[in-house]
Amino acid sequence: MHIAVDIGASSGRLVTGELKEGKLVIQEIHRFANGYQKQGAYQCWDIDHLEEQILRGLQIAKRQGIQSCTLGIDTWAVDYVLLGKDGERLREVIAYRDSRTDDVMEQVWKTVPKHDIYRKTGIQFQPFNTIYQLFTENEELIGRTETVLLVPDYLHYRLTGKKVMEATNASTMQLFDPLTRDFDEDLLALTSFQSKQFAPLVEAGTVIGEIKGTLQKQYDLPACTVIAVGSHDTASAIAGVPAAGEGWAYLSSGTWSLIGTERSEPILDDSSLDKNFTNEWGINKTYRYLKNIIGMWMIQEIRRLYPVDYNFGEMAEEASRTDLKQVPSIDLNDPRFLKPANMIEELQDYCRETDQYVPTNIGELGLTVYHNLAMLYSEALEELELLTGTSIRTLHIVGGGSQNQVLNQLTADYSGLQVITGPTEATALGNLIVQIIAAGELDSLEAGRQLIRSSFPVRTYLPADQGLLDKERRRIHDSKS
Ligand code: ADP
Ligand code: LRH
Repeated sequence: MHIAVDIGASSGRLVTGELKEGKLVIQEIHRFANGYQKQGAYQCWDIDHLEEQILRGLQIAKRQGIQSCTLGIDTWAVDYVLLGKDGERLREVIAYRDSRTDDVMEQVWKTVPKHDIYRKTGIQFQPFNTIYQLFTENEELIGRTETVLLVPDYLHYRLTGKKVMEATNASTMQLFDPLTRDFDEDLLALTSFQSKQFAPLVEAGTVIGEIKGTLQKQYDLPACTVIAVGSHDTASAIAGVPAAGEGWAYLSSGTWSLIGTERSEPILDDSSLDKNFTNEWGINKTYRYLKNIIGMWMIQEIRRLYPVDYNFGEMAEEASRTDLKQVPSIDLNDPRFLKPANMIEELQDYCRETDQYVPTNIGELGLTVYHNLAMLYSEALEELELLTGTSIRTLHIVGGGSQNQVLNQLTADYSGLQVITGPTEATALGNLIVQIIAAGELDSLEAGRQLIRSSFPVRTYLPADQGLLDKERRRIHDSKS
């Protein structure tokens, strides 16, 4: 038996998986909410709660009769834990949307120019990349730090007592050279941390160790062999895309929309930098050449703030019943939408400032976001084709957001591509596939994707007859340029 722990910015789950009669059979055994909250001066994740939920999920597994398993953990990227000499956490885990890094990128670029950082790492510029977060740490705390562990590696450490730095997530620190797979010493020096303060780099598929006997006894857990999977959730999500052959792109649709292709080499040139595409490390030393788009975060925030309670499905239904004569054109990439105090007001202010219709009810707000997201997806796909010199015929959408039929159809319409959606739990599946390969039950990622294809249904969306949408697309495009 194999168990995936998949924790995104909005929720976490434990999913069991096993091969039965040539199919991958999964069961979600535990789900819990995630989010960050102000603690003292910073917005922080409740890491102890996440650890407790993993233990709780494993207890449930044991009660269901699972005596032994392999276990893989993936979470969102970039955030980290500082461990002291006694192996204890020195501080809470600050969330990447905290404002402490707001102006840090510009400060860092004064010492190492932006172009050089991109050439050295191939990683996109996001104010919250680990490098900028580490740059804000004070000397005294740095001096007391024995080890810096990214979030999933900290959870691995809590379960096994072993410290590693799993490669797919490590790449999001923007501190590694993608070709040597080693720290770039100039960039590391900027942060004032030393390489000895990081654990050894391990590739996805490496066995980390057994869950501690004390934990197993105390909580009555199955015997678990912890395996480093693609511990960056996006790495696991892409491993779980049910694609084959050439000509496909993916969209991992959750709190963030991650849209891109899988490549065997990074692209480190200026055009790639200008479009802020990233070369994150994937399973088997592949590169995830992708772009971060604000994603369902906007929908999550609108839902949280809207005075009437709607679930995500109902929000999409309301949008499908809404007719907006002129969909407001919004630059969703504007940093003002990264962490506004009130997303609904921010969106409405933007419309007022740009003399556009101001959406008010839940249907209008949702539809406005969906149209603009689909438009951005289509722009990113065009950029991808240009930057990679390949042509894309199919877009695979996975993750929680792939359940949004309105957005899926708009994405097909704006991009003119065939859109294949599902599975929703691709991240957990990609996590499981790496465990299954490590356990010797499957021999390659391709075989894993084939297994996912044959085990789970997908849904296909074809672009509608253009006409109207072409007009809308041109209008939104023109008003942006
Ligand atoms: P993360 O891993 O970043 O926490 P998920 O992959 O779990 O994110 O996706 C969460 C998103 O999925 C929600 O923000 C929501 O927009 C979307 N979603 C979840 N359920 C539905 C649904 N029934 N219909 C439409 N969208 C949904
Ligand atoms: C998605 C994700 C994404 C990162 C962001 C911090 O959950 O890991 O790939 O850019 O969170």
